[in-house]
Amino acid sequence: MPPTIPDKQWAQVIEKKGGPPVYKQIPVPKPGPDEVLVNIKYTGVCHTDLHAMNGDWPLPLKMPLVGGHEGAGVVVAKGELAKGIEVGDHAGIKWLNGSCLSCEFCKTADEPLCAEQQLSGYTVDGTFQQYAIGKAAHVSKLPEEVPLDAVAPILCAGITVYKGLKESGARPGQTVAIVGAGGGLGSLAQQYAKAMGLRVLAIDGGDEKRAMCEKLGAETFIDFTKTKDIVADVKAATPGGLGAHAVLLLAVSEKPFQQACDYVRSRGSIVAIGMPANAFVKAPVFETVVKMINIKGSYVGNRQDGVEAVDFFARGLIHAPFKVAPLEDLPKIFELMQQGKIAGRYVLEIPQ
Ligand code: 8ID
Ligand code: ZN
Repeated sequence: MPPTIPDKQWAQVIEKKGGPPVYKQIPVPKPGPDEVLVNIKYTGVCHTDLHAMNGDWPLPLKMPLVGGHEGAGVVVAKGELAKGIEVGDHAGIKWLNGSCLSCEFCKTADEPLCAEQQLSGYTVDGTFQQYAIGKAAHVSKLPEEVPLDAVAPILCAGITVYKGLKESGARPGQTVAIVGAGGGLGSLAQQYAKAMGLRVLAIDGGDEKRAMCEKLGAETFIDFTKTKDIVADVKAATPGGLGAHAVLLLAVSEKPFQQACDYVRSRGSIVAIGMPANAFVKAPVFETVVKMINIKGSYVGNRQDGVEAVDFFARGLIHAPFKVAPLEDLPKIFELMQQGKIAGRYVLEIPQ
């Protein structure tokens, strides 16, 4: 018996720039030939969803918009060309909802760079609804034994930090400074870093985030709201006082993007991942040259990064704290996020 799919569903809909999201009933979408329809059970709330609502980025978005791109659920329908995934499979919908699969970037496993990419909860409706659509080639097939609430944040935050750590080139035993360590991406970054054999230096603010980071395995926590000299503190916490081998910039503020160069070690890498509105990465040319610093960006991950990030989780290596709230509470969660008051991730439970 195929699952019964209703005509209407509950969703959080952004109707104008700046929001707030409106909780209302909208039609259930129908999957196209190369798409699947996923009955979403849980979805994470990423800071990107807040950037989208606030129109922070120079990238046009769909309006009205159903946000969300960390959706975990069950496939309930599929188009006739949808391959590799079946009705009944557990599946995740990610930020990269679809790409052309035939351009040079797609062919060389850089799908996030495809000019025709479709983005969940940004250019197409996302996962803050009961039924969401994804291109079959891009949805993540999830192992059945993996809990759908805990795995939801892996679908953006997990994949992104895992990819960012790989892009940093840091090797086992080296120290990675995670800036914004107390947030959704940061909490997962600490766990992936540890699982990859890296040593973690966490930077964020407040006692709740300090306690969480220490529990997640950070060897050092530096409170950016309290320190008098963050550069000296980072250096003092790294072997030989040389600075961090890699810096993962996950914060939603510009300052660390201009500071990292002062505390990264010579030959080290700075990886920009957080995307504060209207911000610039700035580094003195002299230090960049004579310290041979590698400054780069990292943007989500390709399909195989997704498989690997989920696999780390499925093998029990990744435990990051998350709080569960009903879909209806999204506006409250956005407020807490805006104020920087969320340690870890919020996961929304979708009514069934
Ligand atoms: O592919 C990508 N590059 C990608 C993927 C997913 C998300 C990028 N992002 C971006 C988001 O759009 C957002 O800009 O990464 C950023 C972080 O997302 P998040 O982890 O979902 O946000 P959060 O949970 O609000 O955490 C941000 C943390 O930064 C801290 C805050 O205290 C919070 O814990 N922070 C801030 I704001 N300023 C800081 C500072 N100066 C800081 N931590 C250290 N130093
Ligand atoms: Zn995200």
